[in-house]
Amino acid sequence: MASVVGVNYAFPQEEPALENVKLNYFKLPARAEATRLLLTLGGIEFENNAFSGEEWRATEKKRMAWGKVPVLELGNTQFMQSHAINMYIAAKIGLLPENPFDRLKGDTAVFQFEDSFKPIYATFSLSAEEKIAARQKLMAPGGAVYQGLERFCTLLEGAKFLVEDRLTVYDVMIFVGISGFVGGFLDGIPPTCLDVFPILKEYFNFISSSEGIQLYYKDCDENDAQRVAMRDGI
Ligand SMILES: N[C@@H](CCC(=O)N[C@@H](CS)C(=O)NCC(=O)O)C(=O)O
Repeated sequence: MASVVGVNYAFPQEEPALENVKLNYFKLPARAEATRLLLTLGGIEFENNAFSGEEWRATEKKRMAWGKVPVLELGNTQFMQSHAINMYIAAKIGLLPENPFDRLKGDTAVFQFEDSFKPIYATFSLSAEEKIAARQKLMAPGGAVYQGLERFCTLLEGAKFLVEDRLTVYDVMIFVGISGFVGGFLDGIPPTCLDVFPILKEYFNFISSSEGIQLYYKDCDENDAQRVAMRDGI
């Protein structure tokens, strides 16, 4: 049996039922939004434990076996790692492609997209002024993020969905990833930053228009620019 505090975590011997599901993460989309979407698309009831930074520091962090989130709780067992969680839920609800070649393509795209975003992490510790300059450089033609996104766009050419002819876990994850650029919460990165990548915008807007995605965001907070963009497109 897994411990929920401290370091004594062991995988459970038996797969827990997909019941009493609780997803723990900050209120923002980031690493939990794809799981929230997948659980909803799959009709799996879950408690969305979405907390503030203050609540995280005061109580929630202590409750997590690795001191990190997102954490999916199934009954009293915790599971970590957003990618693994997404793949598991997707498999359970039929949104994980069965063909290994489709998974090769999908995982490649997801990790390539994540690599494109990664240089931005290093800017978080900079001063306000340095941050803006560094991010503008990363996003300008020839910059590391620009180049990553440019390469990513070549994977989307001619495709509506990333793999197969239907929405899969990969579209959900990349849709959420793209939204991270347009929320306007990264100083130096304006919501218009993807205008230079029309293929990326077209793909994002196509996924946004899916029935399940529209349903999920229909009542979203109008002050939440990232989620509004996920609903209305960019
Ligand atoms: N590879 C992990 C990363 C987990 C992670 O670093 N989570 C961050 C938020 S995105 C966290 O818990 N930060 C709070 C802290 O370390 O106190 C995943 O994808 O789930």
